[in-house]
Amino acid sequence: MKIVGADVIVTCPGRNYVTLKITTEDGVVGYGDATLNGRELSVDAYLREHVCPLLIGRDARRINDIWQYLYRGAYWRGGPVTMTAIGAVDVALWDIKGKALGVPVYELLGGQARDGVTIYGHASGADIDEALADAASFLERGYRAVRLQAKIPALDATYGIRTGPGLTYEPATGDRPVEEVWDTGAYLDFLPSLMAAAREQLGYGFHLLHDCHHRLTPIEAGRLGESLEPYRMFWIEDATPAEDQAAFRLIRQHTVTPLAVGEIFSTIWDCQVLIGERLVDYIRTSVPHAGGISHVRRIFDHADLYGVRTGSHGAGDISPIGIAAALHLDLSVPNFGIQEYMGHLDPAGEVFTTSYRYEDGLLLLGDEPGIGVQVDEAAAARYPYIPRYLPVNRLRDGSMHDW
Ligand code: GCO
Ligand code: MG
Repeated sequence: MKIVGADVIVTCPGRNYVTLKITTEDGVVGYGDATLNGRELSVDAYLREHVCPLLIGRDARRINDIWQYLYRGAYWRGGPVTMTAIGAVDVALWDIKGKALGVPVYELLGGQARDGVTIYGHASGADIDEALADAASFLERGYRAVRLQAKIPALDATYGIRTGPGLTYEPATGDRPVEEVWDTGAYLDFLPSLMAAAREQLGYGFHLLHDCHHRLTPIEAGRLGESLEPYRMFWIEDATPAEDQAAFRLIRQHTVTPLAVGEIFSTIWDCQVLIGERLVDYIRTSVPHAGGISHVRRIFDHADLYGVRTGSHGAGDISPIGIAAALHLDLSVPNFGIQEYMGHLDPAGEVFTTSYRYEDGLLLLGDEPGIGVQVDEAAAARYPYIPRYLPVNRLRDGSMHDW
């Protein structure tokens, strides 16, 4: 089953997505998500220049060998660009294997361990009332878990807040990032009042989550976690810059609020200390950004050994292919925790047709062979790439601050 084609599709139906398309000599086509938010064209170039030519002529059935060839065979290994490219190859090959054998990928992973995948939605608002109304609308639609973010009153802008109607928040267009002001003190003072209001008005009958976006020091994170303990959070996410795994030892000493991290990790080694020392409760590595189904499955197995559950990244910058790939893994692993699901803006649905669907707080996968996402290339061509950047943060004195 030789690979005869490997092409990259870059499109912007609502936001930028990069898709790898692999074709075999028998005419089977597999798709993988190669989107890396704000760095889309780097992965596009890495694939086109360094990966696609090496795939031609290889046996598409040998997913493990191709993965090792691309990872171990590279002197400059690891990092988000490389691992997103490898992830796209891996998912496209699983898609091909499923289609060739006529079964959904989760069947190849051992079959379903649950009926559906519990997701959390993104509620946000310009103030507490607006955020709670948004959260209530998720609960009315059957969601059992909601991430809650609101604008910090003392700041002009706060990342992670939807600015208009629809399901997602978008990075600004333009040739350079918007610069926002960050104030940790204002954030730490405000957040408990948001969560207190959420529990007072909406009760304790749903999972409440929050994303800190890597802005705190370990001791600040400990203080935040402790201050939120009465509101029984499902997790606080990305409390500190993720590359400092040992920082979580300090956070753990100060709070029993569960911790989640890992959406920016690329490999199992990025989570080795965190998992091995049980420093987090949920590992958020995502299929597209950490080497695909093959590698993230290994991370999840490693996590299971230490009682750490999964909680994969599923923001709108992960394409429907990446979300679908995550769902196959979520459905099959023993230690599934929760799956983030932000949804996709129109007109993404013109380009990507998915077999997964929402029902009563869950995403359900059908029995379509492979990953279960179709790509309309003519529709993709109607939406050319638009440069977009995530914002950056400065303190009030002008210092750059962490993501
Ligand atoms: C999340 C993420 C997003 C990221 C975005 C970056 O938890 O959904 O933190 O808010 O900022 O996916 O590409
Ligand atoms: Mg996050």
